[in-house]
Amino acid sequence: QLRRAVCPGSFDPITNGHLDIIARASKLYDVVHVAVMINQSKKGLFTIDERIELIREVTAEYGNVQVESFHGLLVDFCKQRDIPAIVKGLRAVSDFDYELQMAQMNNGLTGVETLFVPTNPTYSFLSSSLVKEVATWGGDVSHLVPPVVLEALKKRLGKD
Ligand code: COD
Repeated sequence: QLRRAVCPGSFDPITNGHLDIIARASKLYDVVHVAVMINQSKKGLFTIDERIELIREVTAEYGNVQVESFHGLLVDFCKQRDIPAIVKGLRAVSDFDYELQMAQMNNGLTGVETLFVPTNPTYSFLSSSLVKEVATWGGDVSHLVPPVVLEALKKRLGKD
């Protein structure tokens, strides 16, 4: 039986921090599912389809990453696909409180486990929202996102 895990998130857009976690998970598991979770109360910079396409492009080289969106609870995504493990990156203690709450809630709901991977220190300050804010005002984010994401940001923000 294939060993599966999921890396969930909003990925609006995917950053080098996300990618580092996905790459490391792809070495530990046979199949890594990347789940773009749909949150209707948050309007994103990129549509769900655009986010999926960007993630597919930058994860293609790993060979064992599957990307899809999901509307609903993460535990249901896992149950439907027989995924026993959620892999999350932990950036700092500020992430810990909320991540622990979600991990405990998810485990209580279906027994799914959450594994935390310590962020590469290069990316410990990095989030999609900071990338968007800096890029909006013309700041350089080329070291924080993959090249295709940089291009997509420039296009969307009209800086091209
Ligand atoms: N370095 C390492 N890891 C990072 C970095 C970084 N710089 N940035 C982000 N990550 C990792 C973290 O593990 C983070 O959790 C994940 O990537 C996703 O990040 P985002 O910002 O794209 O996504 P969030 O924080 O909006 O994702 C929250 C979820 C969508 C995972 C969560 O809300 C969820 O599971 N929703 C589904 C509904 C549900 O089941 N709710 C009940 C939860 S108990």
